[in-house]
Amino acid sequence: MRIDILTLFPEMFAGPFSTSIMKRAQERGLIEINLINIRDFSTNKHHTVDDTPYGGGAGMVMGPEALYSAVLHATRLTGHANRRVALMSPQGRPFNQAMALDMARRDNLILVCGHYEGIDERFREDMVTDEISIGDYVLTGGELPAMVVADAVARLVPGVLGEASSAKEDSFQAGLLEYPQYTRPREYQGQAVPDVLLSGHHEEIRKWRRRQSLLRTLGRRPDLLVNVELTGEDKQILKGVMTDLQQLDLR
Ligand code: 4G4
Repeated sequence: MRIDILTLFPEMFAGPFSTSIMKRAQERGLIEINLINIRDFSTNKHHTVDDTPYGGGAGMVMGPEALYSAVLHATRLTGHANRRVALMSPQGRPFNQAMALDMARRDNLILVCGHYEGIDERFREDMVTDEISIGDYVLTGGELPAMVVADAVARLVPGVLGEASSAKEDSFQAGLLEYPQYTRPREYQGQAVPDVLLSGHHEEIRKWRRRQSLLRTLGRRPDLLVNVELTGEDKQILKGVMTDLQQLDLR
């Protein structure tokens, strides 16, 4: 998969993309990340890419021309088959794992990092296929969101994580939160590892973990449970939890 990132600050990406798994994925040719400086496509004297908003008001708006040319440049490099052009923006669709999975199946991804107070609407309408937000907060630019999206997508590309990890992927993608994990030592500051995990009973361990995942999701993210396909075993566990809750005297 190839990811082209359109940005005014390509140097911001050096750290995250030249470290650890993202570095190895590029070295192995599993993903290719190409940084394109939007400013290189400005045709005016001072190579500016922003201008004052029509209708007045504070702040500056990113003009359409340089952005448009930068996308055309990326298109010349990669073609546009099976491609997404995603604008990182606070007005975008909230990014989630399902969107990351969809993107990981594509050959080409263009991530556009906006700046200033916003982006000329005509660029959005003509070039952008997806507008994505990484959460309900405002940042100074789209670079950090682009790093988040690129990372979430890259780790889903086959081979980027080890084979062992990719099987594990299925468990998160089942839509539940992870169960608690433990490693050595057996006792740490007076807190022991749950006995079942030391028992060697694989079936008991599986059941305990599933129950922990369900309880955690119920407690922290009940909104996720609505979209999960529950097994018969899951329903039994949750019924048990409900019966326990009904025994509590909450008055
Ligand atoms: C587009 C329009 C994304 C991009 C306006 C980008 C938060 C997110 C930007 C802006 C961003 C997010 C400068 C307001 C860049 N902020 N939540 N800022 N602004 O994903």
